[in-house]
Amino acid sequence: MKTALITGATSGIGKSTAIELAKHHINLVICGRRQERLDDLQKELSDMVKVHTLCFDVRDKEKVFESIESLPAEFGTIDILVNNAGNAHGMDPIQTGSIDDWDAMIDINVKGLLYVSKAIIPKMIDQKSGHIINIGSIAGKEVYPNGNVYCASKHAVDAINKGMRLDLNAHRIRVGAINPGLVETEFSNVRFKGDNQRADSVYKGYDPLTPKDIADIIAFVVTRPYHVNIADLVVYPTAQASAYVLNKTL
Ligand code: NDP
Ligand code: 8X3
Repeated sequence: MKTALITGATSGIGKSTAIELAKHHINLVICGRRQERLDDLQKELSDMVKVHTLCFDVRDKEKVFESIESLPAEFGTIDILVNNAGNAHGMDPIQTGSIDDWDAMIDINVKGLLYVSKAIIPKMIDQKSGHIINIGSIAGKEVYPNGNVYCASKHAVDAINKGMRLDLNAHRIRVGAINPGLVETEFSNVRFKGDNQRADSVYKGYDPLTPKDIADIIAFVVTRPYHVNIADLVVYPTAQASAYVLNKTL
């Protein structure tokens, strides 16, 4: 049986991915900062697969490496890494944006992804196999007004995804990105700092993607034969045609 390590598994896309991969009999290492949610998910899935929880902040370099080193032997071989942890913080014009928000997005979405990858890639190289899925965004393909630093962080993920694929090619490691458009998760609640009315309005008037839509695609990607690498996917809800064009009926 394979093992997948998923960051940001306490909510949204990461949590749904854990559920879908469990249905495909893939053992799980689920990560996040909220231990209680990790425990609940572990309970929910442990009838299906083996589940181990790791509670750490991806910004904490030492804790990232310590946590991954602490994995028990039965979870020591990571076949699939889903680099999903991330969020937008704020949505302000560049001239009034908060430096704390900028730090959070660069530290979590970019540096955190790099730390986790750095802790796992050498194991994949030793194994001579592995599959890394980077969760980018349409914000990594286009820049929209007030998206500035979030878009920059996701453009960085796009570049890192390409760079990883080039550098790990000689090691037979598969690397690919999934770049969703609008998915209804806690993403906007975090972006708008608990203004849930504003967050809800982002997903009103059309059918947004659900986290399960993305999780189904991740499950498809990781269950292809080993000679198939799905390198870069953009996934919109049907109502969306670009970062700018959304067919809202309300
Ligand atoms: P959620 O807010 O629902 O989930 C975010 C996850 O990231 C949570 O599990 C959270 O866990 C984890 N996370 C956030 N900060 C940290 C941190 N510092 N350390 C460790 N874990 C962290 O949002 P989504 O599911 O929507 O987001 C998942 C990914 O999908 C992100 O990378 C996002 O950019 C991307 N994405 C989302 C889209 C959308 O429309 N929703 C569209 C395109 C891409 P915890 O708080 O427990 O640490
Ligand atoms: C999340 C989707 O359009 O809010 O990455 O940037 S969007």
